[in-house]
Amino acid sequence: MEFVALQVSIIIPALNEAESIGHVVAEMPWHLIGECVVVDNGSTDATAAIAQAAGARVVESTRGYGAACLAGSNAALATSEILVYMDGDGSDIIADLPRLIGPIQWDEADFVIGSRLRGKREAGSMLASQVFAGKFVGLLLRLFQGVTYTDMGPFRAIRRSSLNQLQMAELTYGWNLEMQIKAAQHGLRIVEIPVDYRKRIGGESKVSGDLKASMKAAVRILEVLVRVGTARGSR
Ligand SMILES: Nc1nc2c(ncn2[C@@H]2O[C@H](COP(=O)(O)OP(=O)(O)O)[C@@H](O)[C@H]2O)c(=O)[nH]1
Ligand SMILES: [Mg+2]
Repeated sequence: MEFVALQVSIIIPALNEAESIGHVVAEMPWHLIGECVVVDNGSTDATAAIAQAAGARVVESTRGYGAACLAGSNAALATSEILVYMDGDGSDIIADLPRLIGPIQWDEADFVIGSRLRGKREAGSMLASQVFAGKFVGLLLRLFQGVTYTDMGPFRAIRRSSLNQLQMAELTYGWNLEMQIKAAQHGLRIVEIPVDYRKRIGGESKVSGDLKASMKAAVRILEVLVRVGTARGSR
């Protein structure tokens, strides 16, 4: 296999992350990436301005985690062939980026997902329910899709042409799982790597820290599991 230095766009959905987004963007390894796109959808704080000042390109989207990821994917430079997603709260560790994009650049994978379950987690960075959900969903997908995942983590890289094949449609918290299921259904070459994870730098969690939001996310994830997981002829 031959290494090809495909251009990378980093895509960060961010909703009211003024306390952390500046640090996240400032840590970007610019020599490895073509750009960093921060997708804001109606933050009421200074997220957009801080991200831009730190060197990101800021785009807008309609509400929703998936909507933001999709808008960022569509806005990415036409020359970028690898799209990388990560959170804007400082939980994902950018030092893991080379290991995340490497398998795609070596043409060994189309989709590389970072598993926090297999990496080192700072105490308190993940709820027990999130750990359980990742394992549970992983078990179901192993049984029904024949693919092994241990997490639904946000830090992931996908070949752009592969993403286009998947025709992503989940505009809220189902986005991550939809990508994982469809990647298996479309026969993408999938690699899971350990990534480390830490507590958010500041600000508040929009999902796991909020009971109502985490219930909504859980329901959405179950819906995606049933609907996307049982879809036929989706190739
Ligand atoms: N654009 C956008 N980003 C969101 C939305 N909800 C959450 N995020 C971002 O998605 C990432 C993950 O959210 P977070 O609150 O940290 O979730 P948790 O880590 O599961 O508790 C963060 O960067 C948030 O700012 C949303 O509705 N729109
Ligand atoms: Mg978070």
